[in-house]
Amino acid sequence: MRIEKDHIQKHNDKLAAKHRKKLANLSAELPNAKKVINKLADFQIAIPSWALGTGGTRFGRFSGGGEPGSLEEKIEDVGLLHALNQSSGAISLHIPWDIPTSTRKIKALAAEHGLLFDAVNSNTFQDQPGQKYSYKYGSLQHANNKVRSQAIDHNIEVIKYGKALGSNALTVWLSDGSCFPGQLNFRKAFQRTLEGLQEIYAALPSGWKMFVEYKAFEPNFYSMTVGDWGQSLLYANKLGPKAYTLVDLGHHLPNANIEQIVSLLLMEQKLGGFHFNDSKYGDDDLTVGSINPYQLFLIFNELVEGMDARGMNHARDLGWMIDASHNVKDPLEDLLQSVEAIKIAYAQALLVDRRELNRAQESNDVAKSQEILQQAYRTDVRPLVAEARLRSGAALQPIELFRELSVRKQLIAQRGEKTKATGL
Ligand code: LRH
Ligand code: MN
Repeated sequence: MRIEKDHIQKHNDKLAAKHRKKLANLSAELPNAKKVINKLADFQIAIPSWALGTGGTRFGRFSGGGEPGSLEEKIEDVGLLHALNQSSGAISLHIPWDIPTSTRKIKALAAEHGLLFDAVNSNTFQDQPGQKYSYKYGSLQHANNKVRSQAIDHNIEVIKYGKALGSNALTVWLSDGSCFPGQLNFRKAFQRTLEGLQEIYAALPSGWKMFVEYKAFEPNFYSMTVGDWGQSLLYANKLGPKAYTLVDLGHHLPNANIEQIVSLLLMEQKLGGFHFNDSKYGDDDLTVGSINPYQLFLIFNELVEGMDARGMNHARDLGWMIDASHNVKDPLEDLLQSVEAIKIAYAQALLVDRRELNRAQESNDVAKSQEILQQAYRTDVRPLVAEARLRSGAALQPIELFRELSVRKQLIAQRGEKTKATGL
């Protein structure tokens, strides 16, 4: 299924007058509206291939039907998102959930939809049918070096797929750890994991990055061998200049100050990218900005400040990816909302008056600092985000058009009710 340009044109024509009025009112108050719109149009967020179906939990899974049953159909779905918002121009694959039958064909199909391939993800947290050694007690940390070699070989194979598809980064998330005190020698687990990552690092093609993703708990519930930003930074520093940390918003202990973590990793030039989502308790993988939009704004506030301090290119110098799992929402609507929330937080962060904020901070004017931040956070920037879409040939209101065109109904008609997407 494709969304034709004239569908988008008709939708935008219908909403144009209302949009222009809102945009004019807002732009009149904002000195840098044009600059913000251009930066928004440039800003692309990669869609996870494992979040195009209904995830579910151990207690149940309630599919909405019409799910993509193949990598080709997953690319078609990300193509739909990108047609609607011109902001989802890349897909992040997970191997072996998305092994391309022909990398040439898959690359061509993605190009047809205007899509690139972002970081590829390895998987040593599940045992595949016919796999020789089990990852029950971990992968790179495992006491048995045969298990460790199997995991290293898998990551090197994932790099090969990524290279063939034009990706330039490998994300390594290890579920390794322990569930009970005494189960694991932490030092040996760290050393073995580092040695394994060093072998994988050595296999990185030139120009590639390795993202070391940390997580505080699950599926291990006593220790994780890459358990927090400090451990991830330790690995990244010991590995070398191509290794970076990856911040998944749901992978922190309750009340962690993620924006401070982001600020320091950026300062150390060891922040590689993000897995955006939201959560109230654990790794809930909820819609971005659905639970704590102020935290998302504060994270982008540190990103804009820190990236500008280093003269970094906002759109290209970090990995912008979503990592979500859907239980009760339509996966595509959920992803459209997540992309919107990320763009809103980025636009608000671009509105922060940095000179005034710096002046207030340097003079310990605490109340003034908060006023300056919240002035930006309380600005309804949605007309700017919509205008950036309009100028990129996308829909002014993507979810509205998704529903007007009954996209889910058409996908169910095309694929049936029972198709299940590989992934979470
Ligand atoms: C682990 C994680 C990781 C992925 C997986 C699908 O919780 O965030 O990024 O490999 O989800
Ligand atoms: Mn993740």
